[in-house]
Amino acid sequence: MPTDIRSHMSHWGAFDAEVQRDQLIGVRPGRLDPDPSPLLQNIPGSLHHRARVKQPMVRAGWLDRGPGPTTQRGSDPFVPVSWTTATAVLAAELQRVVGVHGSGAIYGGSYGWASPGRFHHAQSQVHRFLNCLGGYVRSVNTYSLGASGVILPHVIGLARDLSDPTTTWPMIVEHTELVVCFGGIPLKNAAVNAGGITRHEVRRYLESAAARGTKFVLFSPVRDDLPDFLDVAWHPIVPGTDVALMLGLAYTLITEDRYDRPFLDRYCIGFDRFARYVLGHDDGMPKSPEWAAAITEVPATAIRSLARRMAANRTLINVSWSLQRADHGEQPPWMGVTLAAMLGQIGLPGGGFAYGYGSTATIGRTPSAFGLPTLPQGTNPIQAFIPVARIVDMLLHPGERFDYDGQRLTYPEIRLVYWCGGNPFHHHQDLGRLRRALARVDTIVVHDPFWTPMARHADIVLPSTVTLERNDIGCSPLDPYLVAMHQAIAPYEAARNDYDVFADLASALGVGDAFTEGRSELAWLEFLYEGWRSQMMKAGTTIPGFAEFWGMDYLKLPQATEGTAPFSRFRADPAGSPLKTPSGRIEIFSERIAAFDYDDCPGHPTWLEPAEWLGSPLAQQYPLHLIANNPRTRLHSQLDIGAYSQAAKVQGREPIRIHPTDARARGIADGDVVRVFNDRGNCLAGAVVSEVVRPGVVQLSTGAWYDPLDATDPNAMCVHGNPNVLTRDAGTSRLAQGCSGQHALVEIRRWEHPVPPITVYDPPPSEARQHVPVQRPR
Ligand code: PGD
Repeated sequence: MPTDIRSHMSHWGAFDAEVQRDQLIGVRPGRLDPDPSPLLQNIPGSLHHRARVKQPMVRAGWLDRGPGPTTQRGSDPFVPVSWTTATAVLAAELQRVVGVHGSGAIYGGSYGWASPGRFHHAQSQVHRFLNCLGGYVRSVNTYSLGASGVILPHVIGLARDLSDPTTTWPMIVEHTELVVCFGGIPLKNAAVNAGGITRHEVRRYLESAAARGTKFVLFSPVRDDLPDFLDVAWHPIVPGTDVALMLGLAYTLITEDRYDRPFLDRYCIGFDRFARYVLGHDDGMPKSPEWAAAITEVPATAIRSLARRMAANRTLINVSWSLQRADHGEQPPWMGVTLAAMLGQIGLPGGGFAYGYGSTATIGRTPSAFGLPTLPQGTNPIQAFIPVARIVDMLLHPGERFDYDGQRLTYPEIRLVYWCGGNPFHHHQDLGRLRRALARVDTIVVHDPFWTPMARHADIVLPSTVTLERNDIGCSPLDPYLVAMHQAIAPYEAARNDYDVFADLASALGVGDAFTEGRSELAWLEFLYEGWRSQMMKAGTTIPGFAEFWGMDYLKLPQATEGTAPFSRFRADPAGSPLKTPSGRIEIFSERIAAFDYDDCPGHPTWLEPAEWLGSPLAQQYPLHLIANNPRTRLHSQLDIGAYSQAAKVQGREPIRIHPTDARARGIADGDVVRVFNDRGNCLAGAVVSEVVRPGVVQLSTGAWYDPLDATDPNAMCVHGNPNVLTRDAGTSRLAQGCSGQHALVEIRRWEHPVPPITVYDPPPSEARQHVPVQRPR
């Protein structure tokens, strides 16, 4: 039997799909990849899993009683309908909402990673469609970089997506003597990249740096945030206290006169006000190593000697993205920049401030020299927006005012929520609160290939194809290849491309031509590719035409020249190459932020106690600090049904790692099912007793599909282990209003009852109807 090999791309790596008789029989890592991700193992068994949505579905209560607020979402049965019916029903509902309430009543923020591919990119598709209809309330920023995406532009003038050039890995290998990691460089996160990756290189670079003698210091409650083949000094810091630790380092640098005064004078503003704070001149509290040790549980001697080493070596300070996904998440990256400025190494190769190395696969890569083929999204005339993680506040508090980055904004009143390519039951916090918020709107529409918890809480569910069922162009800004993603198999059951679904809806609503511009899928790929190619050609780079590219699988892109260290031009000429900050310099004190007058984000980096940490009064009741971080065995909640994700489950539950001391104190053994709880919610999980986490800390990754014991109860126990039933839904501060879901205080008990079955991978109950009334759009 001949096997067809189709090149393809996933967020966790390029791969070859092996296909026989329209069936995927295997997945091989891409031939360019030196360190392929095991997440590829999740693909084969998932494509025809029973968790796929077979055909369009409409919630029975929505059909019977019409659109409107209801607590039935998530428990009502669904009615299968044809595409013709689904399109007519949804088009009529969109027309009603826009006609009665206006386009500003549609929330199309629709956050989520969806799948790679420049054309079928789900968010671009839904935004383009909604723009054709008159716009939508959008979201700004991301769950990944909510706090840093706002603070760092103020402080060092980085772009909001923080995509500016960084110190490249070869520079680190060549020059860096000491890497001080706040949050680590976890290989599990370095396996993934939004849009895909052809070559996983972080492991190789870390190995090379170690071979050259680079030393690593890790501040994290979790040991495997740095791989163990490195020479690592691990400090199991109290979670959420990194800023206090960094202040202890700053204090040592100041009091021992080991900081770079000329650098601070020439390139920064506001150091003296910050130094007064560090020395305790105003609040009577010197931020000494002893002070820091009492908060962080890292010994004062270790803090002092590290400060000396940092000043004496070419030092790179790496702050991981996870640190800012927490209460006051603006502070760690700001303090990291400040510490690097004090060492005076910003702008030198291999030194200074590094952001998010290991948080995704491509940080530290040389960017490609040109943009990428991109689907135009059109123009959104609706002005209203929210910071992405404030969705529940918006739904629960329409008309209320809130602060964001110096602005006073108002939450709009939303009637229809349109989701395409994301799973809020994965990415949002306090899921009981999310469910109460979702009960407030008239209609929820979800496009997804799978019966995710978000799909189960929708009124209209439209089955999407997965990438192997369609053609696309795979690439991402920091990866040097364009991949021809060839369709490998036919769509599952009645699944359709989001594009085709939107095209039909647009046509029913009279804007079909505006949406499709008369192009088919392949015509769009050629159009996007050729538009991009002509720009490259104008700039003098020869690129093959579409037909040739489509036949060649991988196209190598020209890279920007390796160049010099980031900030090196600024270092050479601060007046001629100023930063994009108000002062043109690094803002250790920000007059602009201070003028916002936010008590939760003052004018310079500050230790602000998180709402929940081991030092807070709540720890008396809930004495374990939960780290709800990104998972090792899948990307977010994607393909949780896959073999690699399933193999790590404990009695079918998501693994929770707990230190032997804490396990013993609770009579918990490795492999036990446990209940994890706090005042917000509770879930089951499977205990993994391990010294990888420090005492007092438990770690339960995100991404197990939310599986409530009682689907009618928003506060029901999740029997599977989704940590977001426990996390707190509050913005990082009034400045950024980012996601603060990384941390929560909890308690754990052994589960003494029969273990309930996992039901979330089964399709929800459905009931066939002879006749579904259809009100067609006028
Ligand atoms: P995914 O599981 O990737 O999670 O949250 P995000 O919503 O991105 O969801 C993507 C969905 O898109 C999946 O349901 C998938 O099936 C669907 N999909 C895939 N391809 C297609 C397609 O072609 N069309 C359509 N219509 N759908 C498709 C991620 C978010 O979670 C992120 S980025 C971060 S960094 C946050 N991290 C944390 C954290 O550290 N801690 C907590 N507690 N919470 C977090 N949430 C955030």
